[in-house]
Amino acid sequence: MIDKLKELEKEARSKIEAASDLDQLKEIKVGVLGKKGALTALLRSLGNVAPEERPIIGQKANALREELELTIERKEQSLRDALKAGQWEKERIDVTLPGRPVQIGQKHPLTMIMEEIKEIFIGLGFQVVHGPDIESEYYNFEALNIPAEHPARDMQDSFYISSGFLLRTHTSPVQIRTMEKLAPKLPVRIIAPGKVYRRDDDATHSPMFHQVEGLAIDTDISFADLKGTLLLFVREMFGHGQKIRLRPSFFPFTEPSAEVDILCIMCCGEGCRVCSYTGWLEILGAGMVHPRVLEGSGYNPREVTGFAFGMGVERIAMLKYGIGDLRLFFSNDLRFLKQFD
Ligand code: 2NL
Repeated sequence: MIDKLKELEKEARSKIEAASDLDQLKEIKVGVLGKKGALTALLRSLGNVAPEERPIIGQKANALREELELTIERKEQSLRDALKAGQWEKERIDVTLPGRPVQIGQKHPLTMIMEEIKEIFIGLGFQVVHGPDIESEYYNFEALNIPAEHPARDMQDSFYISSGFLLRTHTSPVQIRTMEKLAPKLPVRIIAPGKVYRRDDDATHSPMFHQVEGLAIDTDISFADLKGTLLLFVREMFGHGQKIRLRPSFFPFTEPSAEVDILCIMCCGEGCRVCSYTGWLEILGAGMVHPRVLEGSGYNPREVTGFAFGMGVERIAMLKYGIGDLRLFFSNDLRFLKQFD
């Protein structure tokens, strides 16, 4: 019997030692100490032992049970510790690793120019107004004194959505809408920046581009106010030594109308390839608001006058930054965009 106990102890200890996880250890514990375990079975067979030996063997068996319980408990703790250590290892973070560089975007050059233009006119007391990209023929043409048979209305030149509606070809309709809302209140001093759409697509034309238009209406607005305002704008935008030159022109919505030039950015008026040896560059169109436009929008042309102007944002940006190809604005080429950081 004593030998059997020793045998059992040896076997149990080596199994416990070899257990590699908690499930295995549990199995071993049940196999030895459980109700149907080896040691339990041995204790049950104590009846077969000579009565005088029973207390000694009983004592030894119980002592062994306690020892094995303790050994299993210690083994369990060491397995738990090992498991924990493995988890820590998995969660380990190397705080000395350098971080991945964060790619921070920046404003598109057109956005920067647009904001610059807006800020200059805000400084002159103008308010920024917005309107829909899809317009009715009324606001886009009719209200601007562009008659039904005018070539500007041609299906070939504009994106028509459905009968009577199209993508706006300029931001003037935003100003018409604002005048309608404000009339007969004075003064009106607004600029309308935004996207406009025309059916061209080549090296110098994009089907979507940007415009800023401006409008001032009051009881005594003169052509001199227009000139002064534009000269101030040009000097803020292109430098304080700048000059402007006005040439007679025609727009259906202004009378008189003018095209406005600035001194060539490249040669300052000397004459070069950029300005076709004229010394001047055209940057905007302007004029005194046509009486029919005032009347149609709720103002009395016998009581008030106004000036208006319009400029292409891409053109201004190309001149100011020396960009040769319009398509660069819309190609999303990071090598281009990163130059305006
Ligand atoms: C150009 C010329 C221009 C206007 C736009 C305008 C707006 C109203 C009434 C009268 Cl509501 N005129 N806008 C006037 C003259 C010229 O734009 O070359 N734009 C790129």
